[in-house]
Amino acid sequence: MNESKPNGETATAVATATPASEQPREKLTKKAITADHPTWCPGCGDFAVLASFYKVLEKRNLEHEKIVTLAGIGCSSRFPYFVNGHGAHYIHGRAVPLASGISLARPDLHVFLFGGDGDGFSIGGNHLDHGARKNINMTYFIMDNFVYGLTKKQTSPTSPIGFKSKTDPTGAIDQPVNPMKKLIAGGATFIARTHAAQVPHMIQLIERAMDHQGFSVIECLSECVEFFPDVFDPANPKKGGSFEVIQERKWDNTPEDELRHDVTDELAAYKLATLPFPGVFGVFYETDRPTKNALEKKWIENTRDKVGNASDLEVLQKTFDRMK
Ligand SMILES: Cc1ncc(C[n+]2csc(CCOP(=O)(O)OP(=O)(O)O)c2C)c(N)n1
Ligand code: SF4
Ligand SMILES: [Mg+2]
Repeated sequence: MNESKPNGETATAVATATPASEQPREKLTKKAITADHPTWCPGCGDFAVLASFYKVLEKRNLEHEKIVTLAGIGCSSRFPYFVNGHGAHYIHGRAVPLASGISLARPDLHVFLFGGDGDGFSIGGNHLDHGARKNINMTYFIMDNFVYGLTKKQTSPTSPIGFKSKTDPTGAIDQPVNPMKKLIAGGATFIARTHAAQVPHMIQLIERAMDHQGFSVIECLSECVEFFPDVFDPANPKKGGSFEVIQERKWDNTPEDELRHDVTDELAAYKLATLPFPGVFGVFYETDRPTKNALEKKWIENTRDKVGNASDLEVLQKTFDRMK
């Protein structure tokens, strides 16, 4: 539409309109981020994880198009189906490499990865270690139910010795993985543990994990009511257990602070990880180490300087030319 200006010039309404990027954004609501109705069994712990994740997205009001949810395969890995945003339900155990590529190529996105104990510690155990040591920026939430749920009750890497399943009809005999020890040894830079019955604790940890720059992982005890019911009751006060939260150091120079946990102390974190089941909950370890995202960015900038600010295409062409 053309409008007459006082001096007789005409201007188009389009030219004077506020660009879309500067217009106030609509608040991100639960409705906007909810996709399909979850297909988990009634009572599955994963429902509470999804509800907590929705709460965090709503509270932090992230830009909707900047949220990516990824997963491997498993009941827990169905997560991205239920989030209205960019995402993928990927290959079993291979979600860390997919998330790594997305995080490195698009550092502006919030990369959230979801999965189970089988997906993360068994078939994907090797990828987990490499994502951790490279400190690739993402938040990985592992719903640990001590069993393969989707495939209907096989022994998982975290199943306790004696657990009877389709693969161990007389009881599991192998030493289970200790997720905290594995993550500390792997080099993850934010490592925490929670329980699906503790929603405020879960929310708090998801927020801390997503604010952390680097490979942040939360292991969440999330009950499979179908194939391993009641296993996490010892950590659930509503079922007679106790949920013991790690008291972190406040650095307030008080004698009682000496007894609190220093999250930057790797050995202290390892000691907490050796406590018998159900152990303790909260942040075990947190450290500030350059991410691969930051290191790679620097390396790309230096390389670009060396080649006289060439475009991506020119750099690629030069690389191909060298191969001739
Ligand atoms: C390469 C490959 N191997 C095996 C499977 C079969 N499979 C699908 S999910 C799964 C285990 C899922 O367990 P977990 O990650 O603990 O998730 P849960 O279902 O317990 O949430 C297995 C073995 C597969 N889909 N792909
Ligand atoms: S089988 Fe277990 S893990 Fe899978 S949806 Fe049902 S309760 Fe949840
Ligand atoms: Mg599982």
